[in-house]
Amino acid sequence: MSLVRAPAGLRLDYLPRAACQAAGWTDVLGVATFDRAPPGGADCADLPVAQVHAAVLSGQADVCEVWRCGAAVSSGQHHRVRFRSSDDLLFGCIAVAEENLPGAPASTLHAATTLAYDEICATLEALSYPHLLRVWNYLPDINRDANGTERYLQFNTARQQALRSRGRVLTGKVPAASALGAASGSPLVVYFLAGKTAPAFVENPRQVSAYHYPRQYGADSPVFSRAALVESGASLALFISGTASIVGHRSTHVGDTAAQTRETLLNIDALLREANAAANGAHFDLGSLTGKVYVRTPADLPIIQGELAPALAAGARFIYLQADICRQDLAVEIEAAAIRSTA
Ligand code: 3EB
Repeated sequence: MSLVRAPAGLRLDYLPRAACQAAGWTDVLGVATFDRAPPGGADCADLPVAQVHAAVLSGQADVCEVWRCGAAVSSGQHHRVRFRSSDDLLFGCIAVAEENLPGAPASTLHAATTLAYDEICATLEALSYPHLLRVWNYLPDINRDANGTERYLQFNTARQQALRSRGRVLTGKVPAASALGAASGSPLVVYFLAGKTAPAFVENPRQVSAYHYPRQYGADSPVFSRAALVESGASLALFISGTASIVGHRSTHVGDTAAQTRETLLNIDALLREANAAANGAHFDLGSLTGKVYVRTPADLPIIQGELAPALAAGARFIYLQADICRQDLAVEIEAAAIRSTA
């Protein structure tokens, strides 16, 4: 087998585990898996693998989300954060079980979130990748009420407090993100991409910025941007946050999964337009997206696929996961990345 040099720049692929192992890539920044199996492969002992506990609803259960950079990487661990970095990008992941946290207050999720975000920020500072670009958060039992407060709201409070205490801004220049449910009893799993230089953040003109949501959605707003535009080497990447059927700040089409899917696509389309304007005529479109579709109720899968198939075009590559969505009235959420060569 001859070694073909990977093209410089970021790339994202969804591949079965065996295909990842066989490829023997040396430019992998990090991986996310969904089937709870150990990452495997002796040569990947230092590979950061975010083990998300969410059922894959179509295709192969052992699909891996693989982030590559087309350049040499170095690996390490800072506190509990496992990471790999290139010259300008850092991928990291952390898993925190809620059991046995020292000094856990009334909310064990609050304690786990504080620990995760504190260690992530410490890692970014220690390694000098100060800019959080994209964050994925998976919380077990996200919609469960604990001590009178929904766990997603406890997470929002803890995330905001941890970022504030690390001196980070809470509005405006905040990363793109997703926050989803994970299987009961699984740990809090957070993984992220960070960079040496500041990205451009993109908001959706159809939606109130999440960091300005009114208090009816929780005393402490979620800290995320709708999308982030990142230049790295010879590529321009657009990271679209978890996007759902929200217009203004309200959930729409409650009880109608097909209509929620269509509204979500309108939101993604609006973000693509904003991003193309911000990036001076970049041509991101629905056909160039790669990402994940989160489905609350597995029986809704054909409805959602039926809406997405004609809209997304042949080039788009998505995996479907069962996950609870942060608002109980939402049935579907879509996140995506689009990466263009600038060479
Ligand atoms: C929304 O638009 C849907 O709390 O980090 C999407 C993406 C959502 C990220 C987060 C929440 C988050 O408000 C929920």
